Amino acid sequence: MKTHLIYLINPKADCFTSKPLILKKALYSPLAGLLQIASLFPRDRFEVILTDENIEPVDLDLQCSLVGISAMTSYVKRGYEIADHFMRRNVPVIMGGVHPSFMPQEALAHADAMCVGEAELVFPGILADLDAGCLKGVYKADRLCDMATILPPRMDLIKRNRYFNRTFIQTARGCPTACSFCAEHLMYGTKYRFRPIEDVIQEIAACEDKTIAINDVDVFSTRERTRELLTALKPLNKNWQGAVSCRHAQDEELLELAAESGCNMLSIGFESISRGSLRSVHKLVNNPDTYAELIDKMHGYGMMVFGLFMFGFDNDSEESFVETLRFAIDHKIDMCGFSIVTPYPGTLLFFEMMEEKRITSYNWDKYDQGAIVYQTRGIPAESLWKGHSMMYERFYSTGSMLRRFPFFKKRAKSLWLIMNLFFRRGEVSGIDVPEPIVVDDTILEYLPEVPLMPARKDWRDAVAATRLTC
Ligand code: B12
Repeated sequence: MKTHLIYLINPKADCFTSKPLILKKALYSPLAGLLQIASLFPRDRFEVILTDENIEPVDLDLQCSLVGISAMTSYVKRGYEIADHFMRRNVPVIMGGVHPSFMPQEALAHADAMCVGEAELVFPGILADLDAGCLKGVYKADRLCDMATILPPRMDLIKRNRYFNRTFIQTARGCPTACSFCAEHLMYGTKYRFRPIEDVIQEIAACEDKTIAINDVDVFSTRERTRELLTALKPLNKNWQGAVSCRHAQDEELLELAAESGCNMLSIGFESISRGSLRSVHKLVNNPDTYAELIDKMHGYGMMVFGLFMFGFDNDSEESFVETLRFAIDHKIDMCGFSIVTPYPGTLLFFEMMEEKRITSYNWDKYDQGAIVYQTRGIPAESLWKGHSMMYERFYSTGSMLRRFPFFKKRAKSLWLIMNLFFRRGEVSGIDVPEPIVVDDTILEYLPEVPLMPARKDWRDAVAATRLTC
């Protein structure tokens, strides 16, 4: 007999990729974390209801035993509103996900309990405390979890017809690259941890979708593992998309295997075409001299390239926009995401900027990579904002789309169109035009805490220094 009703909620984000903009569907489901959490409630005793507020309203009156909320920084304030509401109704609330993991004390001001980092190892304790009526405080594992113990996510809970990309498969956690703007290595460690191939393949074989997304930070993590994974993927006859790093994406053998195993799009964090900017954020795996060849190679294998670029590094100048735009259009990058550098709480970039007293807003709503929340250096904030908007307008203009469309190439043309139209609709129409430059008097009530301290000593010192001066 089921004894508990659990209500899992993904709060609404002001982000066009999660809004149902075309055919009432959102481009991506943001639910990977919550589907994973749902699988940790034994089905014989727990019934789970899941709401993604991006596509449907939260049932604020639901009678349930526990509310679980997951949040990234840009929508954590909405998460706190929902948590406050259920707390006022005396329903126990637990929070987790990337933002609460770095801001546990802040999260605890709105919830009974919160989970720092991975949930798998602490979940038995959470369930026992829920049963005993004493769910409280911070749940944090003393080690990283064994990837062989990860259960398949509860895909049955997702409203399938509301997303274009809904099946996200995680095959690994961790990242050795440790860029200063990224949270991955501080949350999941600097070593790749791999799920057993058989588990991954079983999960993919069981999913109904023909197209899946692999949400690892680098699908080409190591040669041996990638060979094994892609070879096993081939007979499943799926199409897949994933992210790769510049260095590993040079590997022709892996590219060929990727194409043969059904890969139709790879996203790459190019971040910048300036070596100095890359160095300033420790993204040393990227070499801009290799970008053009890399794109040609991927196109040669029939794969689309989704290029990710950031602007607002201290090394950037007004020319950075025009040069990047020219590069992206000339090399016919299929899709691009352009972000404004954002110092997410708990990252090294955050501590560096905080120490230099450069952060101009702690309003987390603005931490969506479309607003400027810090004092810029290489480029005036006004120019950064205009340049960033210009990138979207020009890259997704009709002229650019016609130049870039793979008319006589073997790339997936319908996917190309859906993705380009989504980005064009979201950005060119101005749906998400943010407040450009944010300077306000928000204060940081709680200092970020880093789930896993950085491996490098100078980084640990930077974190410690901020804590001492605040
Ligand atoms: C894949 C991915 C995406 C996918 C989402 C996939 C999906 N279906 O969820 C897409 C492409 C849509 C995406 C979009 C964005 N992303 Co993203 N993404 C990732 C990535 C690489 C992996 C996330 C993932 O799927 N993890 C797998 C799940 C299982 O892990 P998890 O969510 O952490 O969940 C575990 C724990 O956190 C915990 N947990 C999670 N929720 C809860 C809830 C409760 C109640 C409990 C108890 C525990 C718990 O338990 C889980 C199991 O252990 C991460 C990097 C990372 N490692 O987090 C960045 C990351 C999460 N993304 C990030 C960002 C910034 C974004 C965007 C804002 C980028 C943009 N400008 O568009 C958008 C926001 C989209 C939106 N509106 O929601 C940042 C977030 C930083 C921050 N502080 O907010 C990250 C951390 C990368 C980085 N730069 O460091 N992303």
